[in-house]
Amino acid sequence: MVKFIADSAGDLTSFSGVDYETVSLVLSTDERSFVDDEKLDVHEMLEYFYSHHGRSQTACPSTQAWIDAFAGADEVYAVTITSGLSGTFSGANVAKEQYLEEHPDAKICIVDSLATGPGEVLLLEKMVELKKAGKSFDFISKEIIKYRDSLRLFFGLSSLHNLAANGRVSKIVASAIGIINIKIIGTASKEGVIDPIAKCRGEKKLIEHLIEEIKKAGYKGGKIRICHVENEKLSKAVIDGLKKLFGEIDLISIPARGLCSYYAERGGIIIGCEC
Ligand code: X90
Repeated sequence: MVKFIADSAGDLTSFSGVDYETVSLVLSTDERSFVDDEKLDVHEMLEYFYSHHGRSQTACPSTQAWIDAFAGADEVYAVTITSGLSGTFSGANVAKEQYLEEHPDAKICIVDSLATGPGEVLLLEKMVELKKAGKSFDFISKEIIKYRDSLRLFFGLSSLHNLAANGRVSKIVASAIGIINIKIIGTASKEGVIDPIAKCRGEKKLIEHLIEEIKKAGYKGGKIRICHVENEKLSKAVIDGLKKLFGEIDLISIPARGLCSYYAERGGIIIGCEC
């Protein structure tokens, strides 16, 4: 059996037409923990975190969770959140080694997205497309790295609180944000860490700036995937702006699941594009 897998930072709960599984990250405080699976009520989770004043943190999936997802497969294509910010990729590789000891003939390709959310979606779609086109495991394993390196990820956030509190951006970068109506625009660096680009005031400026950055990155009308945190309106405005410039685009926008919602925070948007 062939299986496609993404961790829950990939923001998908299903993937039509293929055997697809997600492996959940976990979010917690001293009092509660949330498994980022399809049963998670993201809105309720966000309400809880915003009313909770103590520490909160996240954890990558266990080795066993990956092994359970591999179960039954002899060919696996998996994608993880960036290794620059999470131990998920390295955990998945530990699971791969263990699984291969018991299933020496299995083939497992795990791609480090060097991104999150929509970057993972694009990678998964590409692996499904290549497999459906009859390409070999070795071909797909190489091709997907080239494809990954052609993708870009941008984001617009209203708060960096959870990223800074968990050491994923420097406190210096974060300190300017959190002021009412100030937004931050950034991108995923080549190494898969957060690279802040600019600050701006208000959602209108944010939309203009995001579109400008996407243009500057050399975007010419390729596929775009968007994940937003309870901000359909912003996502729609970005989509309208892009369509005005580039015409019809293969574009899908989905609500973020737990992990990306926690870090991108309410109102946040993450955009992955083929450049
Ligand atoms: O292992 C773990 O506990 C998970 C840690 C994840 C940390 C960062 C997640 C960021 C999600 C923020 C905007 C997009 C930035 C992407 C840069 C590569 C969303």
